[in-house]
Amino acid sequence: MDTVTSLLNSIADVGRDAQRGGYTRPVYSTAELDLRSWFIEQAGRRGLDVETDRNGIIWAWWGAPQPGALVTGSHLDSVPGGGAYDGPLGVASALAAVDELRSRGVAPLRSLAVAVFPEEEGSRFGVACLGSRLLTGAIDADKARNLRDADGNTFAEVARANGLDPAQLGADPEALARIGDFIELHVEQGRGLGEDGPAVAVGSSILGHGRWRLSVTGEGNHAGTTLMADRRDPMVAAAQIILAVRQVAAAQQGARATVGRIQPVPGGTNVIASRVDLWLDARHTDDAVTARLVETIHGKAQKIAAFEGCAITLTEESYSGTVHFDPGLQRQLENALPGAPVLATGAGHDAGVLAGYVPSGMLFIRNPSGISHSPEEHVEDADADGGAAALADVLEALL
Ligand code: HGY
Ligand code: MN
Ligand code: MN
Ligand code: MN
Repeated sequence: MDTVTSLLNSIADVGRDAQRGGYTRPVYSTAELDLRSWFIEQAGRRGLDVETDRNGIIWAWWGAPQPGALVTGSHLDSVPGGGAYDGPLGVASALAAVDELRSRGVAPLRSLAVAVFPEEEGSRFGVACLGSRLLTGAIDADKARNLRDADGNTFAEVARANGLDPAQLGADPEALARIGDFIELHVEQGRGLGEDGPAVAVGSSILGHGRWRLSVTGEGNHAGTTLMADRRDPMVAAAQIILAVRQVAAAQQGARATVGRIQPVPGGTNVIASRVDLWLDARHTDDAVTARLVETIHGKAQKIAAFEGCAITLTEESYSGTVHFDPGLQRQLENALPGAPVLATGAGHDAGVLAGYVPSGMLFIRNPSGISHSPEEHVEDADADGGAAALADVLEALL
């Protein structure tokens, strides 16, 4: 019987990023494909029936695929330079929980599936939770097909190269109906679980969050021959916009806004950029506040751009409103794990997308670093293994 720790150790070398540290495992990269193969092999070893659906979601079935099944799982893709646990912890824990349930002699009254969702981070095609959004129809299939990665490949092209039929991407009511309840176990991504208390929490809600692209267009030119007074430099505008983002978010109670990615075009040391794209990630529990926040940022960005002689456009790439997990299911999780704290999270998850369609819930495992989306993300071995046992408790109560 594998432990979560031994399962994670077996993939510890996959997708390591020597430059950034941690792991870089974008969807359908060699690293993520290796992890998908690893998962299929692990599921096969357990006698689970594996299928990949038309949106690239992998399902491993204990019992026949049927409507109303209990489903657990997470994702295997990562942000650039991410930690070892965001995603894989939930997948490895699901496999270990299956082992645990079997060793307890549990005879499920309904089928159980372990699911792996592609492109949860949106780090390749820009839209987080793309797999669950496609499954549920939360994203228009045409919009998804036309998403592009940094190399200009469309999602449709990459999906085809990975054995999917681009025409078949999108809402899959039959597959969705098979989810009776969905449980995602995940590393906690803040300091919600202290050293002395329990290592497992039950999730209550997900902060509303979205992504917007700001494109600032100026005039590309020569760094040596263009007088300072003659420039229309979008980098200078972008720098001020980033400061404005912080200022606007800091003035709004409970808001979080981040520019974590910026791309100058063409991007040369001795070149005044012609365009700069920057991506805004903004979050707040009140969707109306987030909308106002983005509007305020847009207004400031327009003024800044105009002052620098630049033009600006703002495009929403994705948005997910605040999610409260199914109260009935949450109560069942709390009952299965007496004493477990109840935690809200500021991070998005496939469980959050699915919650709009089927009862969904989450478990969070202590992260003593309080850091995530970074190599510093950490889970103690004992907590990881305890987490899988807690997941088994929850699944046993729900099966
Ligand atoms: O960005 C997020 O909130 C998540 O970790 N996908
Ligand atoms: Mn995650
Ligand atoms: Mn993440
Ligand atoms: Mn020259």
